[in-house]
Amino acid sequence: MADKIDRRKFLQLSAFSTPLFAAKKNFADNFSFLTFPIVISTWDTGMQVNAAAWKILSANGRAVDAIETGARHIEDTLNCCVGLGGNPDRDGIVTLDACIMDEHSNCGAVAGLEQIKHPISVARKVMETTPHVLLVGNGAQQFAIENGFAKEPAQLSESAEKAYKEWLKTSQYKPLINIENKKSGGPFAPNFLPNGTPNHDTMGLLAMDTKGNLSGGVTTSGMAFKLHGRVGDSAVIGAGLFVDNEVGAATSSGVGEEVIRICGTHLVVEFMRQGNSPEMACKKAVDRIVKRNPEKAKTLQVGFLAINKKGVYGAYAIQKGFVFSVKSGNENKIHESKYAIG
Ligand code: SD4
Repeated sequence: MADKIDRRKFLQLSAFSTPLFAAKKNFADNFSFLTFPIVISTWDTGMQVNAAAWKILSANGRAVDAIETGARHIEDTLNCCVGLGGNPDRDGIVTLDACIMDEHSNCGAVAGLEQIKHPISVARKVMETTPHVLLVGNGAQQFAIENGFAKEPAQLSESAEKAYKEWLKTSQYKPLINIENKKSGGPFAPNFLPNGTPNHDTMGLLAMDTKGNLSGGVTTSGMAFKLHGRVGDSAVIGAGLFVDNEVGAATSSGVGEEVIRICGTHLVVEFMRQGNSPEMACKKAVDRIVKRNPEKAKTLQVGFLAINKKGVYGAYAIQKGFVFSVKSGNENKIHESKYAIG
């Protein structure tokens, strides 16, 4: 109880003081610098996203605003893994999935959204102005347009068009593990392999603001060359994203179907509620996927990223290659996740 009161006082104080402070250290996790505000996000592209989100967090802004700002930044980046510049489905159409969740467990999502630049903001509109959680396809687009979002031309980015043409030569659909980060060397990894083989990428981000409140968001064009109408984990609350402001938050990247099957991020948060560190919680969720079908697990990638209410973060993936980016007062860097196979 005393601890709770102290912490509350501490958080109140923090809201009026400089946002860049180290609260205390906790060495229970491998990646554990208890500092907030903090923003963590999937992949090396997360460095750019974190920088955008940090502008909000460092000005004592709300975590959910930082999430939206960070996601919009990457959605604006052409020839990148998410947003309208991302890879299309097998019919050559870019369809976007996104979701957002705040500290009050409010949430909103869109799936299969076409020709709208900022699905994360549409998801937020769903969250804040409707009694619903998820809008899909034409309905989501209609809602976006009614709410002032511009309808963009149905046009593939240069890199997506190249990858799609290459893919059309065989039209073979075979999700692969995310191996691009081993090769790219740069901050913006392509989400297709040089020969056009289908690959995928996603931006999931989690933030804790100076008040200690958590929020998260995900935005993606989903698996490259997916069936038209396919929705992945990134639009599904409890799969690609879950936030419980009393416990922690989690997000995922990789083969969405595997994440949906185990309600992945909800599971990670529940593992944290049971007292597991973020890394251990992610590991237990990964183990659940691997255990279900160890042979299949060798052929795919899923990575979970989590943060708890103390600001401790951690990650775990099926395969080597999952990386994530962290920005706080103490650090600004890319971490390699531990993994189960390989
Ligand atoms: C999906 N989870 O659509 C997304 C893809 C992804 O790294 O995360 N790629 O299934």
